[in-house]
Amino acid sequence: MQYTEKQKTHTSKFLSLVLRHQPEAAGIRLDAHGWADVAALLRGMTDAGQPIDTEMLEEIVRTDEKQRYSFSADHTKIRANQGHSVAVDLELQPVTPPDTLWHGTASRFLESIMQEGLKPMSRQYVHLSPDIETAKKVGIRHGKPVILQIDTKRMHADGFALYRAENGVWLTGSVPVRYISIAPER
Ligand code: HQG
Repeated sequence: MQYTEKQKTHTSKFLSLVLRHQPEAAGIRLDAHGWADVAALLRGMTDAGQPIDTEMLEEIVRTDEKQRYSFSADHTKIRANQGHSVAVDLELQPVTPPDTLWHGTASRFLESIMQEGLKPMSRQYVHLSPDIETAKKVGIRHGKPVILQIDTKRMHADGFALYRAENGVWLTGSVPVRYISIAPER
């Protein structure tokens, strides 16, 4: 299949929509652990007007800059590594986090966050980044970026579960205000 970089990006966005938020957009279902059948996915996306073949899917997964997707060992199934709004059980085990993680957000959300803490909003988890650079990129998607420093050492000590997704993004259910401080601008 011949396709341009632009088509690849477009298809990749639709793939992320299907695997994280709206499997029905490609007429498929995800299993309890978020896996989609690759053959059904290729057919469903193509029928939905987003033509894709095995080669293109393999290429999207391999070259994705955030490693958003994983295949099963035999490549008959695929799922998103994180970012879901649909309820899936990624079978992640809580692990000991680094002492500090970061959350990039936008200035317009700050007042609300400092009142009620970080909530998963439309997703399954609050997403935390391992470094400030990454957090900044996440925040900038929403507006003027603000970096929050999360005391994950204390969260862990206090019994909060933190998970590390396949692609290095950290996930947790929520972050109460007492663990959040605003990082100085840099
Ligand atoms: C904010 C991308 C008001 C939160 C990224 C964020 C990430 C609150 C927004 C992944 C709030 C939700 C996730 C509260 C949280 N009041 N606002 N109490 N609590 N918020 O997109 O973390 O490219 O759902 O700060 O790289 O920005 O899609 O989450 O600004 O890993 O693969 O509500 O998505 O990855 O926004 O990003 P999002 P996020 P992908």
